[in-house]
Amino acid sequence: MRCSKRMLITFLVASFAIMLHYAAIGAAAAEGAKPKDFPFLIFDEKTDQNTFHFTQHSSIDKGALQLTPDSLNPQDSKENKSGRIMYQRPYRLWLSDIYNDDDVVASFNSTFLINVYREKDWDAGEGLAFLIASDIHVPEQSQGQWLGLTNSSTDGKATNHFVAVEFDTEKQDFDPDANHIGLNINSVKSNKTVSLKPLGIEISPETPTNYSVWVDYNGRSKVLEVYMAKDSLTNPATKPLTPLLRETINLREYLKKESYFGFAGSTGTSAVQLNCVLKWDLKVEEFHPRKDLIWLKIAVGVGVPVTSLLLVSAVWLGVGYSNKRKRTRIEESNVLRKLKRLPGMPREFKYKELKEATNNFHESMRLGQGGFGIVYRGSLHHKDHANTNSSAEIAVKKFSRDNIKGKDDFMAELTIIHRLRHKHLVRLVGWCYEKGKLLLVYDFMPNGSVDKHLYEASSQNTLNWKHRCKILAGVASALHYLQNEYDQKVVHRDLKASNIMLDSDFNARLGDFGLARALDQERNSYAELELAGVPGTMGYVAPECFHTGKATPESDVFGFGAVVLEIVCGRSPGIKILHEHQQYSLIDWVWMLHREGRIEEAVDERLKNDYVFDEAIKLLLLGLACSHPIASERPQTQAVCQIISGTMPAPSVPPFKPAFTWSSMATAYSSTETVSTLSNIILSSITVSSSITEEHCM
Ligand SMILES: *[C@@H]1O[C@H](CO)[C@@H](O)[C@H](O)[C@H]1NC(C)=O
Ligand SMILES: *[C@@H]1O[C@H](CO)[C@@H](O)[C@H](O)[C@H]1NC(C)=O
Ligand SMILES: *[C@@H]1O[C@H](CO)[C@@H](O)[C@H](O)[C@H]1NC(C)=O
Ligand SMILES: *[C@@H]1O[C@H](CO)[C@@H](O)[C@H](O)[C@H]1NC(C)=O
Ligand SMILES: CC(=O)N[C@H]1CO[C@H](CO)[C@@H](O)[C@@H]1O
Repeated sequence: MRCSKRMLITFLVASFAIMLHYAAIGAAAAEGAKPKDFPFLIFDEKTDQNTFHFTQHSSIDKGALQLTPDSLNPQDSKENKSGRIMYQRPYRLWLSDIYNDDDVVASFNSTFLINVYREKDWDAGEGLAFLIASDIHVPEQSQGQWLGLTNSSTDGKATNHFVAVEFDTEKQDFDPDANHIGLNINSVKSNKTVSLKPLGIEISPETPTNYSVWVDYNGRSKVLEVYMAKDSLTNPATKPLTPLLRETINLREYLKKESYFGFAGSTGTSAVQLNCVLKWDLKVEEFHPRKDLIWLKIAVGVGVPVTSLLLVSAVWLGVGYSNKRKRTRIEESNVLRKLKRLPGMPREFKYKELKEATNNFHESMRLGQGGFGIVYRGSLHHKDHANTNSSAEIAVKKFSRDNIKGKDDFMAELTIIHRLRHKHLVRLVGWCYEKGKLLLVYDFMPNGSVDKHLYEASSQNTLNWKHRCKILAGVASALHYLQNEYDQKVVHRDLKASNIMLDSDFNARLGDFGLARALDQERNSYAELELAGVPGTMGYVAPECFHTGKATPESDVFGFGAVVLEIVCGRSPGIKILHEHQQYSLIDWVWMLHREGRIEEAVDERLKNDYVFDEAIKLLLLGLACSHPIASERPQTQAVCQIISGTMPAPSVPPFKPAFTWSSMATAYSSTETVSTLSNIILSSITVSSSITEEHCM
């Protein structure tokens, strides 16, 4: 029994997905930030802002990715520019960490249309590249010959971890000519080049020309092939029979397991061009950890006590339906027994009660739909202590039974949630398991989620200053609780405005533990979420997460910092801000205003002057301090709470955002690498990660 309890604790956490659903808004906002799927037949300035990571002088304009400045602002110099545009989501390129020559690397096909435009009097330069890299950022000083790939100090370093196919329009000492393609590994000095003139191809001719390019990689034979063909205005090019370049290369030797796909480009001195990608279709082979393994491991690690759960799962999984009725009854009693033994278990409801409360799960009561269930609004009528009739508003999540994954979510959700109690966490009121139907009952949050109030409200009834401060204080205390006051550290992983629900008094309640994990189980799942196609929420994700793939208490503080800036500025951290012809992320923008001594300009204009100046400055500085690129420099939740409550002064923030450094942390985290992650169960926007370590039960 000790063991089974341990296992349940170890069994990690699921989802308050309900929150997302019962705020239609939350869902809508999340939709907006969701990366669009391939292929890109046209790039959209607005909706694709979050789909890609832009750096330096790159943008989307005229339906195309522009790696370097386009002709929009003729007065802007096009000289000496470089940029990268990387697809927001990293891909996992191989599975096992253990190196083995036979190991399979992900195959991919990347097809894109480029137009390297120049005016007649321009001398084309320098080049464009299709890029697979661990780093989404463009190196400093990577203009000119460095193609946005390297610079004079990094060129050729193995730590660059990139492989690129260049389309080079300027000759350097190491180049064959000013019109060639090349295979570049960690360097602009290509490993292999192919001159295009003999093949009748000119990358940047005087008459604007589109070229279709195919970069295909077979992760088994390790063969990389590049094809290229001119498009005519009337007919798209067909793929030639023979590649221009063919090379055997094990990408694993150069790249990182989690890498990004995208493009880089540069212009030089007097040699300039527009580096445009007009369309892009990318298909990458996906590796998913095998889900069935989890049951095996639990059996090995935990043994007999969970047999009943396994049986239940077997039924849910649709195994052994022959004697359905009887079995269901047996399994029911098993699961009920388990659930009722959980300490502090919330109230058990009768199915009939919930059916009545939701008007027989009537369509009009429906709040939203998740990957594995529908959420209904309901009201419970009961007699209270004084024997007077009263009613309580609830939200009921009804799991769809034919969804084989429902059970995992249910168990995981219950085991963690029932142990987390805090006035700023959304409360689980109860549960019901009857007739093979699973239901969870939550407090109803009449005011929906914070993002609704920030972005959907008209300016008259947007959140007032008092509410904003109260919300931030509430979220900070919930975070502090998760990190310090609960007996096991819990990382929320997914702090964002759409996960902060509001009760009738505008008290914040943190919901959606969809990504939460207990700290001692920490490993890798962040990256897996990303890789498995659950979009990260850009702007809220700490930079180190892209390297470690791990969420930590510090990365939650980073997410909190993003929420602080979001709520004070009334702007989404995922959306770029155009200010005096420059694009900024929310953090960079506030930091710039801070440096220039006018940080108060960041405060949401819709508040007019109806806010407390000193409080706003304090919160903005706190937001910046939490956004520190180096995790260990961010304040702890205790300090965060004290700063908000005013018992500690505002943090001092340097005028320039410090650079993100990575090396020291990589080693700090490597010690956890032995913990095994077994399974990731992906359900549209909701994810349950489960991880078991055998040691916990020995
Ligand atoms: C890439 O294309 C080839 C042939 O066109 C196809 O066999 C292969 O499955 C594709 N690979 C991916 C990852 O889509
Ligand atoms: C090269 O790029 C790196 C990373 O951006 C930067 O730290 C370094 O200072 C750059 N070197 C030069 C010479 O600009
Ligand atoms: C290049 O492709 C774009 C997008 O498909 C199209 O609008 C444009 O007309 C093409 N230009 C040429 C010269 O083929
Ligand atoms: C581009 O760089 C070159 C060499 O560093 C310099 O001479 C030139 O003035 C620069 N051009 C611009 C517009 O900055
Ligand atoms: C011919 C050539 O340049 N080979 C290089 C290819 O890339 C690897 C890795 O950077 C180098 O070690 C080779 O020398």
